[in-house]
Amino acid sequence: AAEALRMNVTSDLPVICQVTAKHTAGIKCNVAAFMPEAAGFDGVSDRSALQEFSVSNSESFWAAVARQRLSWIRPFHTVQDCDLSRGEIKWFVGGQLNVSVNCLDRHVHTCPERVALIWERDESGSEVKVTYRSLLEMTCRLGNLLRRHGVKRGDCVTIYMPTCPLAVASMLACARIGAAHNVVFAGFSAEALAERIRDAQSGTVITVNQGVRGGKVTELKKTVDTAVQSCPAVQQVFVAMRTENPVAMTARDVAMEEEMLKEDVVCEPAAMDSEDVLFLLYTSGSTGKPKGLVHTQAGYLLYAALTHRYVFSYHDGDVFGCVADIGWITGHSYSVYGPLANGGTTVLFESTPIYPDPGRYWEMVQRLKINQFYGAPTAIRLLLKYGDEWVHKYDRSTLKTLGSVGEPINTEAWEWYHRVVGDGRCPVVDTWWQTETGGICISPRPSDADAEIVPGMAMRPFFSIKPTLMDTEGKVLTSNDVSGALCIAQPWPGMARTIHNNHQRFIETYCRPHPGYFFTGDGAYRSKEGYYQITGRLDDVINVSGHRIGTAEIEDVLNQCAAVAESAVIGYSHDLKGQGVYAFVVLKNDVEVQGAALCQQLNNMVSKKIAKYACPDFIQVFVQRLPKTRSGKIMRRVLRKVVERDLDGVGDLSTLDDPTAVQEIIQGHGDLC
Ligand code: 6R9
Repeated sequence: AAEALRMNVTSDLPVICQVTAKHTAGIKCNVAAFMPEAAGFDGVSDRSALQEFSVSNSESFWAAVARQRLSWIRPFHTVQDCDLSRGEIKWFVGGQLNVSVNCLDRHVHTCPERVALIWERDESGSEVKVTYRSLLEMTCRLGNLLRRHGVKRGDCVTIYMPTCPLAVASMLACARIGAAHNVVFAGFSAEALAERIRDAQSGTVITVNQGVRGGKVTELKKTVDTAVQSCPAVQQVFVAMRTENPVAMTARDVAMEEEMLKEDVVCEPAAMDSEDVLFLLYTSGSTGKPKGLVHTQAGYLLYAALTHRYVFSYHDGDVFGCVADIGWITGHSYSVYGPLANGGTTVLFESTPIYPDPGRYWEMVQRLKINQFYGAPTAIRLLLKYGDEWVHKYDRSTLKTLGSVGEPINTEAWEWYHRVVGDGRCPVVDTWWQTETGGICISPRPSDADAEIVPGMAMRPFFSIKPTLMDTEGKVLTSNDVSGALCIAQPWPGMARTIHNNHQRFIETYCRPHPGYFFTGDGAYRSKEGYYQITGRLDDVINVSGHRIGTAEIEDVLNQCAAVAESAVIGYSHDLKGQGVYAFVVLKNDVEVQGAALCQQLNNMVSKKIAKYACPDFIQVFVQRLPKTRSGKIMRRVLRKVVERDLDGVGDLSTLDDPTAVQEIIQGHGDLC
């Protein structure tokens, strides 16, 4: 069948689609030219038919795409074997492949000198280009080095590095030898890193001597030293040199570049089963403990590749500029795996949007000739405040598509991105997805080039994605112009398979709330036209500058302070960050603390135990009690309304144990700092 499909692509005359009622703009789309894999789909003559086909024949759709887009060592015999209600997800069963071969070797065969990575170092104007040939070489040396140091198939390697080619080579080296990687954002504290190393049962860590971001040096190796003190399983730490400053090395440490030079440039790739683990990535949930989402080989790679190709309309020769850090899922899917699987050229951005000045992004777009730019609303909102001149200074004529990810993009930011950054020429794709979904699930494209895009809306499901809204009783909302809990009605290859070491939690979080559906934790509105707009989290997860953080995680830290009896953390609407952190703290009876000193102490604790971005913007300290239900649950809904000064919205307080608690908060009792 695969052979037949392939022949179709190359030998048959392209099918010109008919202009249907849905395509009144008179677009003549050629489905096979648009998507070669679609050439064999019966009766699919235009793009909307392709979308429908992908949803109602998701198996045939993904089988064709998987056969043609990936290189297999052994073909799969079963396209999917999934039971959403039990959280059992398997794709491309029986198949074997190697992800690093798909991202490197096959492109080295066809175009070895093509640039794979452009490392946009923190020091602007000093970018480094890495070809496919040299990235493969780096990956192989590193794969051999890891193997020589005993890293085996199935082991987990923690990567604590800034966004740089060696970090990408580390990810791919793990994939090459069949180890799973666990990238931890280099902004996380030693304790947060240690918790993730322990939970992942990782025996190996890869890091750099120091990081450099926004002109500031961070002591990453020292952070690792502190972290591994509480991780007895860690046997070895590989240390690469990002700066020239030497760091103290212990018996456990390995000088990475030096040792890599001794290794062979050929490294036998492991034949991995489709459902072997590719990586873990920790993210916040509504309880205190971050969860290690597990992604597997074939389905994840395929989904990242296809979404990268079609959402952004990425074509051969384009330069793709995703400015996310590799410590987040966006960096995994759209700085590394998607672009490399497609043989693309991808930018690794190490800096910040305002270093050395607020023109950084656009100067980079000009210098690197970026065609697709993918960033976060929080940065767009920040840059908007600095004014249009910083954008106008630079030539942005190479830009074709602008993407947004991580949080809702407000209309003002969307308009500015579209009008000023894109000169009104480039489609803006607001892409909704999650660590759990592996890749983009809702976004305005792919669709016909002149299909409407509504500001601030993710709008349309990607191929095979079937969004469903549920009401509060758990019933499917079938009409339009409704809001509900956003679920996805059928499995797709990119979805996470489990939570590392806690499948039960996976089932309870994603599968149990709406049996038979994947529950996203987000709310959404479906417009009259049937377009989706994400309205925000339905659980106790807040989104600070695109970083997900559980309110319970912050509360856990605050409660560890000897002076604190209990605390409640909520998110509130923040101009730049999207959401800010607001903490209510109740002190123990007998403590004597000064407001500002206590706040300082609490902030230090949060930054030490989690990361700086999780620090509260406001802490309201008082000695009274928090509003609770009679069963003892903190009423965060009430606290949110008070902070928003929406006192009418506070609603029914009759279920509160002690309604005077709310009055005291409204009257602003306590110290605010
Ligand atoms: C990719 C990523 C996921 C959460 C998600 C949602 C929010 C992401 C969004 C968006 C509105 C968008 N989110 N994209 N909200 N519009 N385009 O960000 O993954 O870090 O796991 O966060 O972010 O609330 O549930 P992750």
